[in-house]
Amino acid sequence: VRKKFAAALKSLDDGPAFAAGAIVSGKPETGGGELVRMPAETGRALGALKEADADEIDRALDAATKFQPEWDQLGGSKRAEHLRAMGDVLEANAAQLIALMSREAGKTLPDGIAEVREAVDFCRYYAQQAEQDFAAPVRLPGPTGETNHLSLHGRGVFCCISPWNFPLAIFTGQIAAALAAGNTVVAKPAEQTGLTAFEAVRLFHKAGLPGDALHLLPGRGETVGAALTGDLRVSGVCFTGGTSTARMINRTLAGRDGPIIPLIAETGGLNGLFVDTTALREQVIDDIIISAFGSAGQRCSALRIAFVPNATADHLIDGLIGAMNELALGDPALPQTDTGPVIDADARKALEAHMERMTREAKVLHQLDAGKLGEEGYGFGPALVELSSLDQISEETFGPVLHILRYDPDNVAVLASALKAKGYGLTLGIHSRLESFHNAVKTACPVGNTYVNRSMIGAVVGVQPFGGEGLSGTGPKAGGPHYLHRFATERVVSVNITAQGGDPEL
Ligand code: UN1
Repeated sequence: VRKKFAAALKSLDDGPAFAAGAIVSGKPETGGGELVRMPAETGRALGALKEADADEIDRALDAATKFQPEWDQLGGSKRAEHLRAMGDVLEANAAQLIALMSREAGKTLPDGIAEVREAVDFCRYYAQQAEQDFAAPVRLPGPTGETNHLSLHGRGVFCCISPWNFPLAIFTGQIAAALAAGNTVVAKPAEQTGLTAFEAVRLFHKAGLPGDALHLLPGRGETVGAALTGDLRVSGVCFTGGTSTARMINRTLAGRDGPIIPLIAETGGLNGLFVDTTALREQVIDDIIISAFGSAGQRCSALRIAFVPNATADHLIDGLIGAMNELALGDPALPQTDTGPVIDADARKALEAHMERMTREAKVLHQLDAGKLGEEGYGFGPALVELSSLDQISEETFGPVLHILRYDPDNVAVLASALKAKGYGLTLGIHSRLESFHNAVKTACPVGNTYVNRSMIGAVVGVQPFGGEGLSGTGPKAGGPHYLHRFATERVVSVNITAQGGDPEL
């Protein structure tokens, strides 16, 4: 991949500027629009992205509505073939997509590789689920004299709203799930990563996905997002992003004068790691660095607060600072880079404001200099902050800031409950060799994904279904066996067979 990546990057940089916009019924609508800047080098524009307008939104919704029954009747097995073709085309174009994400989203090379892998995995996993659960009606046990069959169907048009931090994996995962279940899709990618989404949709259509099954409507939440979620032609919403945006969508859906429709939301986290004195120091440090600073901390799964035992805290903090100093901050396109930029000016501003508050109210133990990346792009130095109380933080900080709190592991249940009481429930880390300690933490702070003696990020599709509870989301888990069902409606047909000569299956 590395060699191909270098070539793809070169052709992206030397080629004509990218022009992207809506894709309605398979037809790209480009021309004009806002310049898309690169987070690692803000002086350079990658291309231009034109926001979907009211007419494009209207035409997409009409076409998606009209085509949905046909897509549903195609059945799970045939739809699975389309999903597999989507996965294959992403795999075949991996290098180009990784190059694009490196430029548009500031993704490092390992993150880009993992991102394509995850997107492909979603396509293949949901294909398998579609074949298994959506292919044929299931006969239910019941009284003689009648047959009862349960079948799963798409709900209609699903609106998929995806985040910039996984511009390909989550974008594709939402769409693949909605399509697998028999829905047609209108997708609104994050405004920061519209070009990656545009490329992906063009590839999907090239791979044979009907143009009317999937429409791309790029733009802002206040405009395109609001228009879509408020439209009665939309029969379900799948959203990944901030908790406050999910609440806003919920209010919009509640205000619609029409059918009641589901919201599947995957939102933020205030994720903690509890360490005790039996934990292996080197492994703890390694896993903390990956979980807190990997992807520049821009994952909802990322570690935000590490609880370290009083007895070993100084030693652990020393090790952490040493390991932070080894992090290579820089151009995400360079293979040696560990940490790239944060996504945009607003993200960096929010992190800076948080650090100002921490300087006043807590204690900043260490922060790397963002150097050239900070001057040329939205570089932000990974930081280590010591809290004196859990009260000092109650919301997610989306970036490479790790908070640390000294504690007495004998009282772990009290602190773990206090963390749970903040309302989130996404990921949780435990580092200890004692099962009694694992159980105490898990019981006091139940969350969607608990990781013991390992890092807290990088859930694998089908192996570690991912998603949280409370302020962290609605469930069910993406990449898990129940996810597609939430995108579907169930229908039962009951037939009196005495009237037609007996049970056809006997
Ligand atoms: C997100 O950051 O929006 O396990 C969720 C992980 C990823 C997280 C994705 N699946 O790190």
